[in-house]
Amino acid sequence: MSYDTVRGVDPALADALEGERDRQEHTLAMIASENHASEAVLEAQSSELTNKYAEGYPGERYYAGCEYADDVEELAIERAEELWGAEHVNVQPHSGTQANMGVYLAMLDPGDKILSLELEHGGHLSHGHPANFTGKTYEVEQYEIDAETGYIDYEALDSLADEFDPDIIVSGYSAYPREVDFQRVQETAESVDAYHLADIAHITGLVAAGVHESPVGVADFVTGSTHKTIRAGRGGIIMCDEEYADDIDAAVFPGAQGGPLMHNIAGKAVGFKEALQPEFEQYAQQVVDNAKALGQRLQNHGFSLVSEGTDTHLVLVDLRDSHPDTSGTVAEEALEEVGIVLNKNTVPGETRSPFNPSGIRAGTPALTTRGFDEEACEQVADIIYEVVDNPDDEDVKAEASAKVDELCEEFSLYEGDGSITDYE
Ligand code: DSN
Repeated sequence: MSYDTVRGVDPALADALEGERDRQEHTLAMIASENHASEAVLEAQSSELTNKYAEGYPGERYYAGCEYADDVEELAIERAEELWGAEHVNVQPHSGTQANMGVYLAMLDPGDKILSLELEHGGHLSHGHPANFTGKTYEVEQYEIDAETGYIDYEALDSLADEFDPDIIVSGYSAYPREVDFQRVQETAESVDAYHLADIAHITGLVAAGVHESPVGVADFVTGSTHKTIRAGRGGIIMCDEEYADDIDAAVFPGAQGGPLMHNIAGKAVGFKEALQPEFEQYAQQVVDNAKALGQRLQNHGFSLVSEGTDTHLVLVDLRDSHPDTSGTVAEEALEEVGIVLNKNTVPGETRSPFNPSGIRAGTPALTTRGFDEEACEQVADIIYEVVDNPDDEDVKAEASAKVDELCEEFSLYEGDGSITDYE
């Protein structure tokens, strides 16, 4: 995509846009929630639909001129229903957080009770953190990951649910490397007569491709982001059975949002079409295979992984055993210097602070989009080891940076004309 027109109007902005494209091309995006959208998704998201107001839903809009907006939203809905097998889908949430807000608004009253995983154990702000609207509006109790095993302790969750008597239990996480047993959480929710919200933001693509158990048809509500492992346009989505459809739709609009971002919904539609192709299943499986290879190689270098491995797209490294004097922040900054962009992360049983935690989280969705295989991910693990082991050694970092450059060139993201490389 060229920014020549922007440059003609606003050179400073064009510099920033081109700078970001170059940054993505010349670094390895390993933030587990990020991916590289296809050229079709980018094009749809920058379409004239950005100009259109379309409050309401297809066939029931408040404004005139919505015939193409209707087509776009219907395509996104049909494809989402096919991808995830949901009875009802709302594709209007502006983000995963907005999707969660839609469910809470539809099903809870202020003061009702949410039971969810602690943010520091891999949960999410929108699951009840005190700084978020959820923590301010609802009564929140939180469960934890077993610090010894790194797994969810479903029996502890049962006990907490009995004690707290929640109105809704939230499963689905931001930094949990293992398969979630949604059926098990559903049984807990039913035992205390609570709703179950499964937030699959991180694993929407893995679930769509069948490489992770699906909560659709199990949990009462399933929310997700549409730009992470599913690699479609940016935003959120809610899925539920038909019995909740009207409540959910009314909670999203007019409850929580105004006009839908129709250009993003167009990006969702085309990305969902891409995800319906057989190649997407191979992509999703490769994401997981790559994360396993990355994790295994890190373990061979002496790193401890939370839960000792992964079933998903991410690994969570606990630096305390292998590098007790190196915080996640130091590791993140040293790795960013050499072109590996991942994030510091708290770990179960955290002994530092959330702003200077003991772990790093690394994901493979974006690398896999670039064409990385297991061997290339092992090379990345080797570079991570060298840098985290020597975060202040400029010679080591220069060598690591050169290796990252070679990988970026071998697995190039953009063609010379700026269009995204087609891998499939
Ligand atoms: N910011 C996302 C993540 O990195 O997990 C979640 O919203």
